[in-house]
Amino acid sequence: MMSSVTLRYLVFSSLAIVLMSCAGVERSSITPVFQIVDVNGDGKIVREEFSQDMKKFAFSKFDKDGDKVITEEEWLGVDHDPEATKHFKSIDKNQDKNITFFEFADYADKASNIDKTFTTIDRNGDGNLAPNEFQARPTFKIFSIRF
Ligand SMILES: [Ca+2]
Ligand SMILES: [Ca+2]
Ligand SMILES: [Ca+2]
Ligand SMILES: [Ca+2]
Repeated sequence: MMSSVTLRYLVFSSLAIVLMSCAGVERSSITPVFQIVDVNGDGKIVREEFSQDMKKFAFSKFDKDGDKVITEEEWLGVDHDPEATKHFKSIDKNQDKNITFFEFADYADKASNIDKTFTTIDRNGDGNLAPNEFQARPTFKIFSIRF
């Protein structure tokens, strides 16, 4: 079953494609994913927009049934490390056997590659990602997991 998050991305993507084909040549460097991540549509992606998108995207990969929480079973379906159960417990701060987006985001802020990746792809170092700097989502990494 498709999660609502995935579905929303799909809807946004198709919308972005339609918008792009109307906009013509000058916007041709703007990819559909750029328009998704650039939430306020100002033509640049700031660190906060980038970080939110990466976390939402990663969360949706774990949350297979799209009910907005990651169960231990869902976590273990993605994390095949021998330490996977430990990983799950360290993110599930309140120990209720569910990882909420809030818990996931809090952990990812500290332990994922999001922040470092932003700095790397912001080639001119102005704190914004322009369409030529961001054309596709970079790999997300947490523990030994990457996608
Ligand atoms: Ca923006
Ligand atoms: Ca779930
Ligand atoms: Ca929890
Ligand atoms: Ca930049």
